[in-house]
Amino acid sequence: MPVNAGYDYFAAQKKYQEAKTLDEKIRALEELIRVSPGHKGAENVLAQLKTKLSKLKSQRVSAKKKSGGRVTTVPKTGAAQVCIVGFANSGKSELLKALTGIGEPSPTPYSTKSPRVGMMLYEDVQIQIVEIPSSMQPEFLSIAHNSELVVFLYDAAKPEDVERLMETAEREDLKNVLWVANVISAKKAVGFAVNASTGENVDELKRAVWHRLRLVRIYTKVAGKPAETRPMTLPKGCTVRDVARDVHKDFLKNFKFARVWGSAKFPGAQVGLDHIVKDKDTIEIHVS
Ligand SMILES: Nc1nc2c(ncn2[C@@H]2O[C@H](COP(=O)(O)OP(=O)(O)O)[C@@H](O)[C@H]2O)c(=O)[nH]1
Ligand SMILES: [Mg+2]
Repeated sequence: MPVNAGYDYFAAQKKYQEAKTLDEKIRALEELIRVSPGHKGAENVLAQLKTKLSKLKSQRVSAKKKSGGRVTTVPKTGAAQVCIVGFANSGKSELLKALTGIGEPSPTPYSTKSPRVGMMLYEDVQIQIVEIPSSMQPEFLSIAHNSELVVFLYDAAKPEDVERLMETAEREDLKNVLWVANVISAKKAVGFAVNASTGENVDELKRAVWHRLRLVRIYTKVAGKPAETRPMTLPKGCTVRDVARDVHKDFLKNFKFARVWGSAKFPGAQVGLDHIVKDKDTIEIHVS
């Protein structure tokens, strides 16, 4: 920890620790380097950070090379992006359809030629779901690298697929993954299973996705008015400071106190910037 590191440094450090994708990590590390104290005592730490940054950048270059320079990206919308990865006919399109209403399942293998995108509603949160083609070419796997969660889907009747899929997971070094068996012809499955065409366990999968994203919903409100009906989402463990900063940077600069319904000692209790917010909190920020 650099001597005399300021608040910005710790905030950037937290962002870096929470970054999941390569691009997010690079962005967070650049920010961390930018806000690092420039004095002598901090030189070593700064050098370490710079080495780490160049390593991550070369990882990104080699990922791009593997895909022949082509990288397909799906612009993120909603609270998070979740990528469905699996072999041909494992039921990815069927699952996309069950989760979002969009998707064209087909008995013909490799019929999904480009990424397919839908929006899943979990309670009042919109989560983007992307199906990538079964070919799993690097240019499509780049989507999995950039998403917050990967659902590895396999046909429960083909245990050999699980092994092959695990090899992919290991090779690609994907961190946040959820293994899901699709009960197509199998009678039963080991582990968490859905039936994408009948919808069995699909609601449980939605809940599992939400939990694995490790987010909290916050409803902001203005004094004397009802709270917003649409929540903002932030990483679990974040504080009133993060909420204030997300609403508007002036809210943080001119912050006086906040009233919190939910995680506070009593409904509407006053809290400071360091208060850790919880899922479904309502927050009223007071500024000077
Ligand atoms: N009975 C049954 N059929 C399924 C299920 N999931 C997919 N299928 C069928 O299996 C075929 C391949 O599904 P699809 O979603 O296109 O697989 P993808 O290649 O992984 O996208 C289609 O004919 C689907 O209707 C399931 O859970 N149960
Ligand atoms: Mg498909």
